[in-house]
Amino acid sequence: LASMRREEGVVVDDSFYMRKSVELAKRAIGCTSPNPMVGCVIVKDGDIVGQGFHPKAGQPHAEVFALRDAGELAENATAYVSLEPCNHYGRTPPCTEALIKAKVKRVVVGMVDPNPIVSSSGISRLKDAGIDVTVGVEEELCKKMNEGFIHRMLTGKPFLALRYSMSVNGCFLDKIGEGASDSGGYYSKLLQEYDAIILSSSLSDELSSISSQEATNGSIQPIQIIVASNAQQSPILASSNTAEESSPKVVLFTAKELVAESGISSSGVETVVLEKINLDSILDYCYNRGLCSVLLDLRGNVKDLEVFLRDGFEQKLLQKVIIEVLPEWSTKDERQIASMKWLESKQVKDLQSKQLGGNVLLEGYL
Ligand code: AOF
Ligand code: ZN
Repeated sequence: LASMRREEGVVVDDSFYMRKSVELAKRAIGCTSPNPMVGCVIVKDGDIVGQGFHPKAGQPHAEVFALRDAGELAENATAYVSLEPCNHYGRTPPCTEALIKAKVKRVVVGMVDPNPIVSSSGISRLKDAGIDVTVGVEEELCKKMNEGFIHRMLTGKPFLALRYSMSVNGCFLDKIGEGASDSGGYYSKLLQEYDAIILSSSLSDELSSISSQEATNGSIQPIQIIVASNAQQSPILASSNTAEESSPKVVLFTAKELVAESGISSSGVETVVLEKINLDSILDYCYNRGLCSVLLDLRGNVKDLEVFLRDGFEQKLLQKVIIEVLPEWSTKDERQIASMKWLESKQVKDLQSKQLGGNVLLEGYL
């Protein structure tokens, strides 16, 4: 590899620059849906001469910012892009043409774009123009970063993850670990990462505390989806009505017959009235709104959410589980997640664990 060099003990190769691109892309975490996060670095003679990331749908793509940053130095340089450069006129013109015009010599691509209007045509276009193209560098990392976008593109549904806490002996716990929601804690990171969160309607306090949290990169915080299954849940609406412009949107799903009863007034709250409320229709709503990822947060009045959990498993709408294991022994048998019969023989793939202070975070795919 011509670009392989050693600097302060760090191997500087294609993977190194691709990881830089991924880091850049993540600056826009929570901001890009329905678009993916994408980062790009332009490298010449081992120096990074241009950097860019896609900040938001409607704005220029990562490559465009990086090429602007590099200026004339882009000529004969290598561009590292975490996603295949687009080759279509969408909200913005094709990045392939911008790279060709800038006369880059080589393009290193993290992953093929799953978007059917792109899928490999960007790579072909670059090759046809005589550019040397390498595909699949740090592919897993690039894919993981955009698992929501990829899933949405391939299935027409947003990516759905389930989160809950449990005791060491496998009992459901109705809480999140201490510090989990502090800035930098895993819970606040999840809120940044996911476009929407489905919450129990009993979590009205939680709603206001989420609202008051500042997103570190100014990202649009998740839309909070509440399902009202009876009229007593209207207090939550009263508290959300005072929500300021900048606070997250609250969407209340309610069944037709409840609308009159609950006296819903909707400033700060969007009400979606459905004939029948189910997980699939909520996910369709999210998809149509351009959301890539949804978190089902199992806390509060868990009974309200159980039906979604069952549908999530049975209808294969659920892709990921995130479980926080707290160092507690619990004897509340009736709330044992493990006792839910539809979970009995589920296989979790790619199970990973992370230490979080005294707690352990488990993550796996279904
Ligand atoms: C890239 N670089 O930074 C991004 C890409 O409507 P548009 O023009 O923003 O196009 C959106 C599509 O372009 C999106 O669905 C995905 O396929 C690709 N996103 N491509 O080369 C970028 N964000
Ligand atoms: Zn593009």
